Amino acid sequence: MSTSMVVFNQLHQPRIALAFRLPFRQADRFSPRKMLERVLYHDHCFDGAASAAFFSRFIAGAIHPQAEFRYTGMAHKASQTFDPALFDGDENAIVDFKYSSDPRLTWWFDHHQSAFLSQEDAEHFQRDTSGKKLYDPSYKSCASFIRAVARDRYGFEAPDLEDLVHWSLVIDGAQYPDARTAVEMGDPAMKLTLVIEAAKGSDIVQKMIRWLQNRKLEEIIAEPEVQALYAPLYQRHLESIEIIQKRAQQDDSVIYFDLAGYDVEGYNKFIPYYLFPASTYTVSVSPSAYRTKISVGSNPWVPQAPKHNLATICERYGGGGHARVGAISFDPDQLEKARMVASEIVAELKT
Ligand SMILES: [Mn+2]
Repeated sequence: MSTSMVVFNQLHQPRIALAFRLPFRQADRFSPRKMLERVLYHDHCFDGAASAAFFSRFIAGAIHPQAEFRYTGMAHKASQTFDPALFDGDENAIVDFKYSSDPRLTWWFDHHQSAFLSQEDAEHFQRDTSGKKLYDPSYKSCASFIRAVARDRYGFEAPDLEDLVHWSLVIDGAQYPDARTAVEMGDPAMKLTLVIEAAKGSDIVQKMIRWLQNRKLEEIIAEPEVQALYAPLYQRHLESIEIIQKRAQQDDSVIYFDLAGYDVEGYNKFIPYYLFPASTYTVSVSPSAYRTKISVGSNPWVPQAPKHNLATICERYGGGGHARVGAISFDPDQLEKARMVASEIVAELKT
């Protein structure tokens, strides 16, 4: 009897000890801080926000279910470099924006023709073997590119985000049926674009990136906070149509306007074709606090594709973009230089 008690104790002591240790082990396993996914996205751009939203759903749904997402908006500047402090996540991603050779960059998705800051960066990308740096300029939106890669390589799909991806294609690819659809703000996605492109700072864009992951576009535009931003922007949008009408000159197939002295940064780039349906190109100079910008665009509704590649022209002056829309950034005090370059581009586009 006493022997059997000893055996009982010997058998069970280790289990008792184990039972005491278990809570500590569980604590070890479940308490570490969440994995941080830092997402750098193209700020003040519908496709940039849509890309950040789709990418986040993809990572949470297929790669890191526990990840915490933080967003940083990126803007094109004259002296473009990536601040090393940007890459502070356990994983760092860039979507719809230029490549970085920083070793801490985990994911990269882009579809811009001008995707590399330097030849060294392009070569660095070509040497990459991670399979997580992805580039395809044939996609009309970066969100649709992320959707394709997530589906084809990771089996991840988000049918509830189809509307978001559809509008990223319409807006970033300028696939509007006509200038009216692009300018008259009938659809929720167009209203959101107005807020995303013109809102000061990145806070509301980043709120939207979170909402876009699981809410309908019409719900988001109905948010009182979004409405409060939208109403005055819509008013300014109507005013910007008037100002561009006043300032724009048509020279052959090229529209030119200079917005120096007018506070209309972030005007809808289809207004010129709404006002001048027979034009092919637009060149504009618009100053703001942090840059002077030349925008070069082409009319998406002209019957035959324009012959000039606008990204190539802009690249020659240190800018970039897509074949049918490009931009060049100058420092804020370089207005005269920007005007000179703009007139050279107007002359070239007329040929
Ligand atoms: Mn894009």
